[in-house]
Amino acid sequence: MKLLSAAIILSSISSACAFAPVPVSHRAKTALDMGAVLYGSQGSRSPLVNWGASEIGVSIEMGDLSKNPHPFKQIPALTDDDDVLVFESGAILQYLYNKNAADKDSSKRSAAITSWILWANATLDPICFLETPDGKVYDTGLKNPNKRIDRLDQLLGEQEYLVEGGFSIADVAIASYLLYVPQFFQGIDLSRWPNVVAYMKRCAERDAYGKAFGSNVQQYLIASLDAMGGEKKKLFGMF
Ligand SMILES: N[C@@H](CCC(=O)N[C@@H](CS)C(=O)NCC(=O)O)C(=O)O
Repeated sequence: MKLLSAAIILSSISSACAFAPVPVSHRAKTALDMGAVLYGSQGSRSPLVNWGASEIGVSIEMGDLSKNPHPFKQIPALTDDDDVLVFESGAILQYLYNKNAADKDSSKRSAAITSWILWANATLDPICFLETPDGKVYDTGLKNPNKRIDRLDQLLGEQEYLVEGGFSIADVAIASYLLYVPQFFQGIDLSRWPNVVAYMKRCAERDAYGKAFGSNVQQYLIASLDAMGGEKKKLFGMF
């Protein structure tokens, strides 16, 4: 029943979005308060930025979408310190990481994080979302076998998170895209990649994910991933 009502909520999000901006209420910024401002909405790629910011402890506020400074009027876009503009979800995650967290990491870990963020935007996005030439998502490549996802599954059978040293903003970049798929393509079965499913569930269970995407989305995802067998898979199964 819970699952059904979440599915109804999600289907309305999905049709409202097809990754198109939808205005949301926001707290307006004043000229005296020039921190990071995110232009975005629920049901789009922008909550992944809220998730990433929350994981690294950065506070961001939502901006007025009618003033969205994105050069292509897409979302998300982020402004900071009055004169900084960043667009592309991966570039925004990288910016927040560089500014607030990268100095705590080794060069090796930072390089790996950057690689995964770029991989999410350049390679994973077009696998997860098949788009018409005018940018409408019409299907997902995850309905079919895929050698990149096979390799991702293999890697996630060897490690809990993508980068050595534990959860990072790289997981925000990758898991958020993966987790959009069961939201937009309800009933999809990803069980051919059990380690990916278990990884998606670990990421979806994080408090910061629920805060950014909403607890209804979080609960729906956890139930859907459980139904795919994600909870049964032993990560480093030796038995
Ligand atoms: N690669 C871009 C994609 C941005 C994008 O397609 N955003 C969608 C919302 S999720 C959008 O603004 N669609 C409306 C449009 O393209 O005009 C990113 O990761 O930021």
